[in-house]
Parts: sequence; structure tokens; C-alpha cells
Amino acid sequence: MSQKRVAAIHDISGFGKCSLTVALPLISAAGIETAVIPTAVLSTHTGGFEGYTFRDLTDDIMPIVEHWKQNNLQFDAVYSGYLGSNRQVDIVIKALKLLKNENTKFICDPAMADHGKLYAGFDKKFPRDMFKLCHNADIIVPNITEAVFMLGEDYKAGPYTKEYIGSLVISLYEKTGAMVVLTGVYFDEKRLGAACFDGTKISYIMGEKIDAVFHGTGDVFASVLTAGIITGRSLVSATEIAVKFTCDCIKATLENDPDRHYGVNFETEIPKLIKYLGIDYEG
Ligand code: PXL
Repeated sequence: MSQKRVAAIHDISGFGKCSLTVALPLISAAGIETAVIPTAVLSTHTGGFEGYTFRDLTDDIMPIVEHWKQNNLQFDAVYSGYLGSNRQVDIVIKALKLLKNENTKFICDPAMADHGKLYAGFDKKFPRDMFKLCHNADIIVPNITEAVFMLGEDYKAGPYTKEYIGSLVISLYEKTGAMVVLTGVYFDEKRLGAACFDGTKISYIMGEKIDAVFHGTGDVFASVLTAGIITGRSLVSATEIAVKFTCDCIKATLENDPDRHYGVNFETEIPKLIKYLGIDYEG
């Protein structure tokens, strides 16, 4: 198989296992080359550490993309996540025009909020801006907070009903034209997973609901989903792998290293990911 290539547009949080420090190893493990455009460099992520450093790289994005264009680099997917400023939304939309060919998929994780709250540093206007970026996507991967904020609705805590989740997923699809994978879906205290809508049918893919909140699970999920799509799986099949692998990582973390804001222990679980993707590097 020819080398697949993804351009990942996220921040580098030096410590804390999220964004590029998750996307790079997981997508690479799937045999996919992962080129990176860092949106910002932080000492840690913003979710639970005091006094983190933050270097905004807004003005570096277009020069990087233009250099890649001069070298005629082609990508199977552009995968975006955490952006470092409101201004980056329009810049990433501009960058997409140079990075995409007719076969390039744009997968957008509108990483900006969770549990009813925006991440530190984003203003109230940011979800509207991020929604604009989602309108350019083939697949969007919001959690429930990001979904309701982009739709201009109030956040509600779960458990949810199928009617409510179905209405969110269909509104997102109708407004953006992108396929939707909505994360953090649960109808009772036993199972948690994702709802997918590919434009025809809503599928609910549920895993075990583990009673612990770890930072960076959204990045693990969206990175594995991207790997699944780019290795040729359907939306539902890629979501099944993402749900299963994210659960594996949470369980591995609970067993070993339960510091909630240090991220999840995905490293030891990578052999399972390779197996779920049906890859045999030795064969
Ligand atoms: O996991 C999402 C994320 C990514 N990058 C940074 C963050 C967060 C969530 O808090 O702070 C810098």
C-alpha cells in the first residue's frame, strides 16, 4: 500500500499527553505519515496546570503551508484540533485551500470545551468561529459541550435521551454538511460512547462507562478515528475502534497512573490499536 499522509494542525503541549503528543504517535502507529503544523507551543495543556507558558504560532501557519505547497506535498487528510487564537480559524480555512486536493479529507475536532465549560483562554465568540471551520469539514468530532456551544444551545448534563442526541447530530450535519461523530454520549451509567451520522443513519457505538474523567481522551479518540478513516474504514467501523481503544487507554491509566490531568497511558495500548486496525507489520 502506498504511504498515506496526514497533516495534523494542533498545539504542542509539552507535558500532558494531548493534541500533537497524542496524534503523532497514534496516527504513526497506524502506518500513516503524520506531518505537523503546530498552532501554539505550551509547557502543559491548560486543563489543570497553573502558570503554563503559551507561544502563539498564528503567524507561522501560512508560511509553513506555502512552503509545503511549493514542494507540492499531497495529503490524504488534514486533521485539525486545538487552535491557538480566534484568528487561526480563517487562517486554517485559507490553508485548507492549499493543502487539499480532490481526494483529501478534512477531519475537524473542534477542541475547545468539555463538561459544559470552554477551555481556559477561549472567549464566548470562539465556538461560533470554530463552527465556521466545521463547515469546511468532511467529518467533525465534537463532544457534547462543543456541539451545543456551536449550535448556540445551553449545555445539559447527561444521561441523555436518543431523541436529544439524534437532534444534536442531525442539526450539526444539516448546518455543516459534514459527517458527525459526537462523543461523550450516554443513556445510562453503564455505557458511554459516540453517535455517528453519515447522512443516512444514526449509529450508536457504546463502550464501558468508566467512572473517571481523564484529560486528553478526546484527542486519543479523534486521532484513532482519523487513523481508521485513512486506513480505509467506514465512519462506523473507525468509530468502533476509537471507542474501544479510548476505553483501553482509560483502563490502563486507572491501573497504573491515576493522575487525571496527566493524560491517558496510550503507549502500552498501541499494540491493541494495531490489531484493531487489522495491521500486520510482521507478515
Ligand atoms: O485536549 C484538548 C486540549 C488541547 N490542547 C490544549 C488544551 C486542551 C484541553 O484543555 O489545553 C493546549
